[in-house]
Amino acid sequence: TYKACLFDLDGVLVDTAIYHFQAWKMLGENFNYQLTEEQNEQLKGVSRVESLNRILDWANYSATSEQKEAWLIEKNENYLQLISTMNPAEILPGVLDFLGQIKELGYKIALGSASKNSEVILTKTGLLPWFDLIIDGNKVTKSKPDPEVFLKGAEGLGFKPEECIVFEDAQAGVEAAKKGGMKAIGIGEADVLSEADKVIPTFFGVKATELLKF
Ligand code: B16
Ligand code: MG
Repeated sequence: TYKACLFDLDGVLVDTAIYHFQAWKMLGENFNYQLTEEQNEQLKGVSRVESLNRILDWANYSATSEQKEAWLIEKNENYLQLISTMNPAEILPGVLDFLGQIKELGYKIALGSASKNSEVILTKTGLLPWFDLIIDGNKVTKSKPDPEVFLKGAEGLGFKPEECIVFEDAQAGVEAAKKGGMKAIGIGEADVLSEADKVIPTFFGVKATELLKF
């Protein structure tokens, strides 16, 4: 039986991808590069440093490690500025209702995000009190598709991976959950998240007792 639900943040609970996109576009001005929306899609679930490496690759720009360090800071400053006005209205449709249902059913709830800014986002949106445990980019050394973030979540809550269900919008995140030995529920399109055990478009109208039946 399943005891815990582990949630990715960006793309599952809130849509911060729009802010990451803006912040990376602003940064790209430094090396005259215009990031496309399609490329931004490929950065979902990918860590900050790995995202910069990919963008510099696309731009065919070779930067020194000092330059990269400075740009990582600059990008995050842009991003923090953009998310500073986030509010509860930005929680994705159906999320609060779903969290209410699983809490009522007795599931433990943890975050499993690549972001180092998760606490700011959870605080601004009012989501923080729902979580029994937060595992984010500050607590892991390996990024998804490595299962570390979810394994730490399971362990921190005191459960086995087989007792956990992961909610993810990114392919790399679904892969991480499966590698970790957990069930994975994809949020998005079934053809993109083909490795997931189940896929739903959004949490809107979802009945937890039905969805969490395996
Ligand atoms: P930060 P998730 C991920 O969040 C984002 O999808 C990804 O675009 C971002 O680069 C990454 O967090 C790191 O975020 O710069 O805030 O540390 O989907 O794993 O919740
Ligand atoms: Mg995500």
